[in-house]
Amino acid sequence: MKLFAPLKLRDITLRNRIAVSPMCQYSCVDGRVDDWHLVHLGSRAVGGAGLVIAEASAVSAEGRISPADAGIYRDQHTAAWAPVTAFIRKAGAVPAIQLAHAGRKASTAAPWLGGKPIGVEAGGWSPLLGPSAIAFNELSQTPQAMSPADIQQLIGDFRAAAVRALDAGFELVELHAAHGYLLHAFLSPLSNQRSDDYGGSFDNRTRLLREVVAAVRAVWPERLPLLLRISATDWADEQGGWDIAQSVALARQLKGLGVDLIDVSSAGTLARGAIPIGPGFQVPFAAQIRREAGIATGAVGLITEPAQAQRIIESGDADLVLLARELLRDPYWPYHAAKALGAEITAPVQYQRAW
Ligand code: 536
Repeated sequence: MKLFAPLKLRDITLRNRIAVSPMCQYSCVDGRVDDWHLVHLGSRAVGGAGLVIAEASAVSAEGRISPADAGIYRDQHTAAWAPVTAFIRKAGAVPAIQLAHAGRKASTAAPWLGGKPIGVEAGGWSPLLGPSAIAFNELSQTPQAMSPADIQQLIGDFRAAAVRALDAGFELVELHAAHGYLLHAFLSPLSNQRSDDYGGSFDNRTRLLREVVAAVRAVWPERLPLLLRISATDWADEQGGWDIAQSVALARQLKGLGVDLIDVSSAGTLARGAIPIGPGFQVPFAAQIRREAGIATGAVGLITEPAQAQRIIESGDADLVLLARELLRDPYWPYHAAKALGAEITAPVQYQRAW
């Protein structure tokens, strides 16, 4: 299997194994995407990626990471996304969206405004929701431990967001259960100290995610793929954090619930941690989940070189590579990678004189 071989997920075929990883743009007003997102995502579809995953998009207003986050929690958001998905498809890529709820990590400033937690006086909001009343860090608001009614509301919000995503023209949905956001916060014993059916045992901590997956799968058409992003580890094994063994067990369960591919990231529960960041540092987790759970995986994290990406796919470590910052530097990375690897790919007809 090669980087430029198509990948079929249900009835959707990606033209290659290169995906634009979801990247927050912090550029919306009231959750509405605009021409920035059209040009940003459209450029990367024109640039040759097979899959373009739009940024973490909140399923409710309080689930946004920042006031400028993208949303899919109002019907007017559907109309804002529609030209974006139409253009991505026209450029030959598959339009996808990441559905998210930030949980206790909501209500922060955009990175270029400091990225710190903000209160109501600075345009943020309160209360934040979490599995337990444990703040992310010393600057964060302490979240409210979610009630059973809050949990039902959340499941309904994910379901309604998936329906809007379909109406907006997305052909693939990814659920965000990584980086310390709400669904991940339920998984990790460090953030989930509930004593009801949603906390304690592995089965209880994974229950909310299973219920969200089932609710989304019930409205998301059979013919369309569902992806899940997880943090394979909290990098806190000594403190009893979420770890790779639990991720493998979770992947086995979710495969049976209709998840087609696990997008394997890491970290986000702890504000500080010793993370051995380096080229492809999360790839071994994608490889282990693929091997031990028998499910397709995506590898993400410091993938920058064509030969590196090719090796990840060829060795069977993952089925898909997701690139983020490298695609900000070079939207045409897929073309440059094809040239470097000697693969044939077709440019948009409008650009063929240049190739
Ligand atoms: C990277 N980030 C991920 C974001 C937005 C902020 C930066 C996201 O998933 N929406 C990150 C990864 C892991 C831990 C912390 C930050």
